[in-house]
Amino acid sequence: MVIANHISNGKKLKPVINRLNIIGGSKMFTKRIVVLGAVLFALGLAAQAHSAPLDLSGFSVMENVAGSVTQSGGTISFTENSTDAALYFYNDFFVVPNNATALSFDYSFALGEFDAGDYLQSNIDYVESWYTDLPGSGHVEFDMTAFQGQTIVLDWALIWGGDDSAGSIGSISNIDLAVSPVPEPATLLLIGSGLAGLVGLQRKKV
Ligand SMILES: [Ca+2]
Repeated sequence: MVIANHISNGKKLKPVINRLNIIGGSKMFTKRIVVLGAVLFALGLAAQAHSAPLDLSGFSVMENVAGSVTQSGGTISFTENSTDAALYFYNDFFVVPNNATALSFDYSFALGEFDAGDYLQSNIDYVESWYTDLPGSGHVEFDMTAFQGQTIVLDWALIWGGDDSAGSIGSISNIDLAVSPVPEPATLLLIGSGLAGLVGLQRKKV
């Protein structure tokens, strides 16, 4: 890359600008290129990756004892019972957005007095993506880029670990999906009209 080589060497930057002057026909053209670059840079900063609460409307509960899995206000609550070996909150057809980057959530988990082996987990396509068997709470985040644009099976579960007690409880909350920025049509229109304006001004001058 000839221009890249020039830019990497500060001493040779001026010849590049001079060349742009020749292409554009005036120093104003160069100035406008610099201003346009600054505007695009600012737009880039404004459009950084952001997180949004995961839409849980497509999820279902799987349990035999009603009320063992509930969801309210974005918080999933699991209460172990003596009938179900596993309690699931799941979506068999979760469509991962093309620009999804990470899935994050908070958890809390408590074992009953005689519950030794129970655990809380999250799965993607039936493969464990996270689990804990330690009482406590925390924040979890995992990479979703490998699943961009795919329809996956996504679930959280409280699993019976083989003890004789049914005293474990767990919760999952603040579930967020982070996405990389995608320029909105309105933004693209602004950039496009700005470019058209630059070209128009340049033509008037010539
Ligand atoms: Ca148990």
